[in-house]
Amino acid sequence: MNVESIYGNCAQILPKVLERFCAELESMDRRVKSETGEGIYEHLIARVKSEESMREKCTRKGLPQTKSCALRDITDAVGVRVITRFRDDIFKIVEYIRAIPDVEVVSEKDYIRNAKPNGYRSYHMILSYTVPWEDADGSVPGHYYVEVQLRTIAMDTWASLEHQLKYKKDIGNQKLIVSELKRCADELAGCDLSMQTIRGLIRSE
Ligand code: 0O2
Repeated sequence: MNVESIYGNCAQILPKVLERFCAELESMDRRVKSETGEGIYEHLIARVKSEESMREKCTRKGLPQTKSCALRDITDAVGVRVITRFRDDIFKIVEYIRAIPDVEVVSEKDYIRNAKPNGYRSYHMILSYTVPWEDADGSVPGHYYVEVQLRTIAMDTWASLEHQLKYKKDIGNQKLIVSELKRCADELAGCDLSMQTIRGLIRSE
């Protein structure tokens, strides 16, 4: 049976939106590298949210499984994670992203200066990105949401492990695990600050 994509005719466009946005970030990285000798991020993780996850998210949020809900009410069909070596680079990249001509910032959450109670740290941006292709409303140029999560390597390591453990609800000792995870997050945040200081010391030599 051929089930239609929740993204409808936009299913073929979403990978192109993702590719175009990543190309913007890669070009920014090359430019910074040519000016300073060092790239600004470590790596990118980019994905179009799978059909299955999008359908599950619509249901979880009490929304019907339609193209409009997937691309207008939910804002992370296109997602990019930017992993940096140093904490300060995150805030520099945020400024670069704000300056991309076809990008409008819709919302931002700074879970770095305001970590979540569980210890989660990351900087989130929801962007409205203008592209030369049709969007969910049939307009050309089109507007697509792009979710960007910016984290250091340490923040990303913690988030990946915590994400894995979240799905193992049957483990005993939940209280201890939660408090140990929080302790690790805070220690890693301390390491990020120390690494930042070390870079400063090396650069000022
Ligand atoms: P997935 O599978 O990673 O896509 P939203 O649920 O997106 O509508 P919310 O909760 O306001 O709205 O968004 P927020 O706080 O910006 O978080 C969205 C995403 O950030 C999550 O996506 C996770 O990827 C990540 N995130 C937020 N909090 C945590 C956390 O405590 N631990 C970890 N590991 N990741 C977190 P999804 O859709 O939940 O999941």
